[in-house]
Amino acid sequence: MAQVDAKKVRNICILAHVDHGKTTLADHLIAANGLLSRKSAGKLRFMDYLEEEQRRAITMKSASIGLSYGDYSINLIDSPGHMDFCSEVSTAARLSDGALVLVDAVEGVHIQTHAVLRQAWIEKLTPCLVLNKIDRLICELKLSPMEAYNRLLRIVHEVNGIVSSYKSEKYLSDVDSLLAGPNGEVSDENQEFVEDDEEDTFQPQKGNVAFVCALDGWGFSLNEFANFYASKLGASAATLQKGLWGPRYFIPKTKMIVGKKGLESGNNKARPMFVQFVLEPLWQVYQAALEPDGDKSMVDKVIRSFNLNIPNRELQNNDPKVVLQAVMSRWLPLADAILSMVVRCMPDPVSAQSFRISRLLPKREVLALDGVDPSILAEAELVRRSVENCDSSPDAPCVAFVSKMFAVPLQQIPPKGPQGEILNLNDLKEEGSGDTDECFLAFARIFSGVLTSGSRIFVLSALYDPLKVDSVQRHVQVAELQALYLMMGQKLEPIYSAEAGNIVAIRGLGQHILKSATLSSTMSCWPFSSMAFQVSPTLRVAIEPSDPSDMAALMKGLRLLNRADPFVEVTVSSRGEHVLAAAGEVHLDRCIKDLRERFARINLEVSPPLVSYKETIEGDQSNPLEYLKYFMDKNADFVEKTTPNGRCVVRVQVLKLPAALTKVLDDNADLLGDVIGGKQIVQRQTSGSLEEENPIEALRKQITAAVESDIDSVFENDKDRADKCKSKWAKLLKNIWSLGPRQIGPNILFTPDIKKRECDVGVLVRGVPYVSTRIGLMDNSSNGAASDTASEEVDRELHLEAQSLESSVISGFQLATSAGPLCEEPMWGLALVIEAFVSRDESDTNQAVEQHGNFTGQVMATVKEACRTAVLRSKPRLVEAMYFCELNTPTEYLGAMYAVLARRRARVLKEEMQEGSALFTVNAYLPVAESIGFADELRRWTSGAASALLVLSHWEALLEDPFFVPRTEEEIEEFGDGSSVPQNTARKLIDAVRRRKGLPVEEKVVRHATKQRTLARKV
Ligand SMILES: Nc1nc2c(ncn2[C@@H]2O[C@H](COP(=O)(O)OP(=O)(O)OP(=O)(O)O)[C@@H](O)[C@H]2O)c(=O)[nH]1
Ligand SMILES: [Mg+2]
Repeated sequence: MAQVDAKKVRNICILAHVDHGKTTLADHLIAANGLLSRKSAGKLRFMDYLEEEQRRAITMKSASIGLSYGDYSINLIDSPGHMDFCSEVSTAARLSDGALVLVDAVEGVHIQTHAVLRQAWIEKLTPCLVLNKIDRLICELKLSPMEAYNRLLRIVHEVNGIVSSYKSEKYLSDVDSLLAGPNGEVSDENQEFVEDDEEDTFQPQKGNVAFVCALDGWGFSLNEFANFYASKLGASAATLQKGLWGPRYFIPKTKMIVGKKGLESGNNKARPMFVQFVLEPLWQVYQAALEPDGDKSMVDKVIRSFNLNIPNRELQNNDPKVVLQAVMSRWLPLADAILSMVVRCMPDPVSAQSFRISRLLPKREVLALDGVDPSILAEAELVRRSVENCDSSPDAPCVAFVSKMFAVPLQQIPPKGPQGEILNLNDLKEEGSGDTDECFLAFARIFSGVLTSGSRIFVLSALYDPLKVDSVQRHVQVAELQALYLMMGQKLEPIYSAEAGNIVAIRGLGQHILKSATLSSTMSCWPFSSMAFQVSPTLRVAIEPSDPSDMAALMKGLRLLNRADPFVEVTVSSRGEHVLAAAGEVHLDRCIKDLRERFARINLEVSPPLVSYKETIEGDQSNPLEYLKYFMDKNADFVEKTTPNGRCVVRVQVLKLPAALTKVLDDNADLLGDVIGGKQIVQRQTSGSLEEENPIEALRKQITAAVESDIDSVFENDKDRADKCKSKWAKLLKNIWSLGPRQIGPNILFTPDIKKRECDVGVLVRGVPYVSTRIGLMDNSSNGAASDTASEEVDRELHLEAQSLESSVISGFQLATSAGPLCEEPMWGLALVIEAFVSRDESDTNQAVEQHGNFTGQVMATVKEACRTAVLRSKPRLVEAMYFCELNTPTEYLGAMYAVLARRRARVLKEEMQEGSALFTVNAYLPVAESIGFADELRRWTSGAASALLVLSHWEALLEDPFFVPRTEEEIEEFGDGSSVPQNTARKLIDAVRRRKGLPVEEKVVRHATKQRTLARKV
């Protein structure tokens, strides 16, 4: 690569909600570089080079292209806006320093706008706002310039509100903030907020907001207009620029810019300068050009005043749209407006990396220094510093980050090297990749040093720890970089080397990297922090070859697909099925197509989606004291089971956890895994200005806060009771023995209360508050309190045996929580108290010894059974995953859309008319199980006019009792005697899962859950 001054490089990405015009904008930037003809710009969608992207007219992957602007070189990454491909936004953002955030001026802020702003914020990108499709305000909505101004003002304000909520650490989820609506509704009268809000991220008067029409190829930021009017009005460009946004008015008499107060009273006609000097001329040109009776002289005036050089051929075109585009794209060329804003407002790699370092390579504080080689630590610090400085000297350590791997058909790999040397196509194939025609490339950015093709480099996975010698083998590999390419959309240009601050594609890492990795020339380097993904893949299907003998081809295909797609997940289920998890239907379709046509090339059978459920109990959510029942009530209800050998009696109680606590446990599963697994949690510096906080402490606070908020909401008016309840809960939280399933799930196993139970049936297996201790919910004083109160007489051996059975109780709990009684789906939000009493072995000792190995197994199985029965007796409920769904539809299809929603059990949350247009936005929750084919049905019923976007939102229990049978007289009157009750939804879902899993499906409804009578039938 030619040597370029790093100060003259910009790495940027385009982010937006689906269809807001990213790829169209990219076309114009590419055309300005001569890589695309002016005429096809905006139509070709150059960056959507995959066949499937062109067919569906949406972008599905992020792709990069190198552009130049003056002496600047700009790496531009176009990203998809569709929710299914949001992982590609993460991979694009990681490699960029700046983000152009597009918003459609008519559609306004949408859910994915929130998501991309958050992504830019997390990755510490410098954003600029681009308000696109201004033409729609003129031609479609037919707004007056003043109305259009108010609309633009509102969008800028709303976007600023979103960013400021991230800044002030109000970590609302995207869904929460969307439902909350725009921060502080603005009335048209009151726009004074623009005045002095220095904190706003996006300020047109500062030049980081552009107003564009990507379709017609024009755009501007206020700089362009300020420069133009400066000479005309005899004011400095800087002053004008400040005046061109907000309630600022120009008084021609005095040649003064005044605020609202400075206007003479009675002057109601004054328009803000933005309206008068910017929008009105635009509107005039549009009207002149497009309306049959338009004043054509206006077009000539613009051509003359701006000295535009337009070929007659274009001016005389019969299509007024062509004339308009010819004039506008020369008057306010889009690429100039955008690229000058990029160069002006976005940082070069050197300043960007020093700002982004805390996110990319958080400072590690090594707490335990013994056994650590100080020289490694010092070198790792040196490496970090050279990333911080974006040191591009050849002797600086070379560090790069691969944000994704992508597959390219072999024939697209340039057959020549950087110097034009011919390569042997067979050499292009990687070892071990077999007979595929695919080549895997890494999408990477160099953060320090120089990357040279042919060199060897260490590939570090996210778990790599340079200080641990034993981890070395597993998380680091050595790879040879076979070739480097500059990406020009689909085209690859071989280069010999690339310096820090550049984005490249690398060949030769296919066998070493699955999805992402850090590359380093030294092993003394921490891996980069992992990227944040907005959702996880949730739509799962089982796949098998149509012809069983193609199994090997399928396995190979899945392996390739897994590598080629940053987001797909390929697993083998416990029943041996190959399960593919994708982000949504469109994503899944593409994966299957790729698998069929590229990676496996066989016929496939795809199962209906495997939807995940969870199981819980009804519980009494209005009463937080309920959870304390066990500890307060000696006679509380329990389920009792005895091991087959009669030596262990197990009693189980189940209670429901407060919803907020369940959520905290769910959200922090990773951290809990680390804490409970005994991993040393290094204190990490969180993003930028935020204070450093110990993650365990933060978790502890969240747990207490969750419980307390629940109590407060119940005892709103009774502070005494609330306090009492809180202190009881605080005690309870000191008794967490284990979490399940898999030690981290949202179910708590509490240690039994020793004082409460008399040892009437044997010695109690007590357990230890292991989790409470790890999270630090125990203070040391209480640690000892639980210790010995047992009477001396009970024989010690039995005590030891009880102690040795603790792990069996935990295993039983883990098994039970991983597969509930309804349909063997994991339990969710439950608290279990398990008391296992061991009694003396009365039988022949020899036999007992023989049986002993077996005894632990018996306890485990009995604990599991008792837990499951306890759940079954406590009004079990099915829990399903819900999508948050944002729908847009023209008014005339509102009815049809609601009909589709109703058929699919959706719950409408909010309905809003888009101001100034006939478009409705509706927010709803939609069960994941009902989402299959939803988009298609919606399209069919609304003739394609309505669109929907789905984001995974939360888990929600179905209120229905799956075992409902009419019992009271009224019920019997309504539903009959039970023989003919139509199955309710919960029951149908449960049976479907049971059938799929090959579990017996109960033909007869359980009459009394306690004495369940089942006529099992294998299906
Ligand atoms: N009226 C109008 N339409 C536009 C404008 N810019 C883009 N479009 C249209 O909007 C549609 C979507 O454009 P794309 O560029 O594919 O949008 P995108 O943001 O890349 O979409 P995804 O990549 O799928 O998220 C196309 O039909 C464009 O022609 C504009 O300024 N005005
Ligand atoms: Mg696109």
